Amino acid sequence: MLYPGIIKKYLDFLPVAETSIVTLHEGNTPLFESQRLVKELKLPIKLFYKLEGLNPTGSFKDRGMTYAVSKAHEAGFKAVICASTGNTSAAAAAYAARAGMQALVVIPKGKVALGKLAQAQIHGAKVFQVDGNFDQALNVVKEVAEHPKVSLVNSINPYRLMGQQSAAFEIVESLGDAPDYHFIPVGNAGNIVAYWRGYKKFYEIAKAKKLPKMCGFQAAGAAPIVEGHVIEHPETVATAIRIGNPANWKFAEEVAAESQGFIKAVTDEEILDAYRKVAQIDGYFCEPASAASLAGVIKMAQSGFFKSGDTVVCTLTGHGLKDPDQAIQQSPPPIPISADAQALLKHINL
Ligand code: AN7
Repeated sequence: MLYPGIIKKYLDFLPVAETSIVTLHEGNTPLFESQRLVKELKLPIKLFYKLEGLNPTGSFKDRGMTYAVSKAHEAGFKAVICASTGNTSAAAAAYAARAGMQALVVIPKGKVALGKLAQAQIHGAKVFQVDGNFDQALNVVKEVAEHPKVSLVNSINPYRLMGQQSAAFEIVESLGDAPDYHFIPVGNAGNIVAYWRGYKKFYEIAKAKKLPKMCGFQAAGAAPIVEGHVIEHPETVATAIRIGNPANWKFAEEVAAESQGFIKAVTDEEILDAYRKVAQIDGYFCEPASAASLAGVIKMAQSGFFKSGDTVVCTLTGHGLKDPDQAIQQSPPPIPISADAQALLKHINL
């Protein structure tokens, strides 16, 4: 049987007219257990990565976008609009194309990873670039979305978070229960809220016997929730989470409290260290923002936070190919050689 995408899989939770379903068969992403990294770093836990970079547009945004665009289609909107640090715009552009709708995307100047911009462009979105950051772009978009034919598909659209709950459903189905801890990067703080709601739903219908503690990580230069105030000029190498005034701020604080988890910060150095480690030790290439969750796991493990045998799921939110510039910057350059084997052999030491 063809895997139908998250809406048909979880139709009870995601009601919409069948004829309005707009899907790229997102979801059903692998839950992949860390092998070498947990051993090398002596982490006392069972660590699983939820590989959200393997969604059709390369990030978790597809889960929310399939439902937001389906509902917009059902309601008769002609266009969708979003502000984005990149991944939301890539997903909005792709799903709008699939639906035959126009996508309008507003991005901050100069700070959107190359792959994400390429996606929005090739899917035919109208791309606008504001001379400002994400938070300013979102303000523009909120106003334009008052137009009667335009539907806002940022995560303040409730359908986005409803779709994104499906990742928690899949994790419970894969593990047979919720994990002890769920680690996740935090930007606009929608995903942490979505996962928590998803875990709670599966707990309520007895598909899970426990609830995880939700542990979110912001980048230290863009950590408004941790610092307790809006950051006017957020800065981080993890451009996806370069957000100074998260749309779901209050909900995220409630989730941290209710789940007995927390929201903390990791530095760019910690993020980049985890980014290289997951690629070089466990063989999975994620984008820098995604590595904030793993950086958080490593940091908490090193401070003795976990009990031996704790189960930890870490969402790797986006694919590494989204941001090829960063991968190249973090790696030694290719070694120039003449075209013969001896020249190459001089460089290896096995
Ligand atoms: C790879 O695309 O906000 O805390 O405009 O792309 O739910 O916002 C992206 C966010 C984590 C943070 N990891 O999730 C956008 C945007 C990646 C991301 C986040 C984003 P939220």
